Amino acid sequence: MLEQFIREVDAGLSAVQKHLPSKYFYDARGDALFSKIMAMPEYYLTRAELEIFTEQAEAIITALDFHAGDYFDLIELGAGDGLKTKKLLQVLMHHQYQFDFIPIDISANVLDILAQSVMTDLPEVVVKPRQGDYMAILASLKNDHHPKAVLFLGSNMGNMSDTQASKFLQELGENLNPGDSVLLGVDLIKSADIVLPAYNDAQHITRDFNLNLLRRINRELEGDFDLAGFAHAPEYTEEEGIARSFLVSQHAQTVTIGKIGKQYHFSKGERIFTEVSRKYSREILEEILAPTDLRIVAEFNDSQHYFADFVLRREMRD
Ligand code: AVJ
Repeated sequence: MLEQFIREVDAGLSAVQKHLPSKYFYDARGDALFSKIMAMPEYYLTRAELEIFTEQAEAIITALDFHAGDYFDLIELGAGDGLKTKKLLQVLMHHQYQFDFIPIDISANVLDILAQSVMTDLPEVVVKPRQGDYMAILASLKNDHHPKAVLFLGSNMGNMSDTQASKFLQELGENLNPGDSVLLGVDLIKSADIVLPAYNDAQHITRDFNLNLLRRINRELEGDFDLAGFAHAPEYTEEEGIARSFLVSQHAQTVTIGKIGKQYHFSKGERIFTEVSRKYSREILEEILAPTDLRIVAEFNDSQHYFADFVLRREMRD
């Protein structure tokens, strides 16, 4: 784990265009900051998707196409705060569907919190949390003979490049059986005056979140980044539909990372690319899905058309 962190930080900071992987935002402090981000007035994504789940849970369940009497697996990739999922679980329970709710996450801690909250609010739901790698666990569930619906919400796919997203969905499809479904939540392309503030909020929580990468390197890799020497700088244009976050060196500086045993030089204005947050259209998603076995069967939007939850189906093989 630490070995990989060291390798990726060294590779990223040695590159001509410096970069760091966004997955390292999420230590305990990063998790807490992301919770705060979801509650910010500027971060419309969470509210938009919650509106979809609140207003359209019945229609979503219909589109997922479970048959009466089928015992199915409702699998969630990445245990979020559970708010959206609980809306769905509530309606499923109300209609007396029979299923296991199987949240999958790398973090045992995050899984625990979600499982506890579901068991408290909806004690009748059968919760079977699984800690580990998404695809490995999906592969292990493939032959349990239950129809499946896999939730991947919150525009979490947005941190991937389109090529990575395509490979991810390809693999996801391969770990499902024909007729199984995916419920994919993605943020939609819209104007910069709505998107940019979500990544550049007035309370500077997102700045703190971005800087958490450097803070984590300092703590876990014995780095000496001066956090005040880097500014948070997100970018987005509606033409491209991709938000990117950078940390910009405010002056020429040299940083030492003890556990790597190296120094890295930053010139004034030099940027570290830290995160991509892709926004989608149906057309872009269709291109990403083209090489996969998954096809769009339904789309649900919030009233402002900021966000979309797509129901995808694993095709029958001919
Ligand atoms: C968790 C990937 C959906 O890109 O909007 C929030 C992460 N980064 N603010 C996103 C994030 C900065 C978030 N996702």
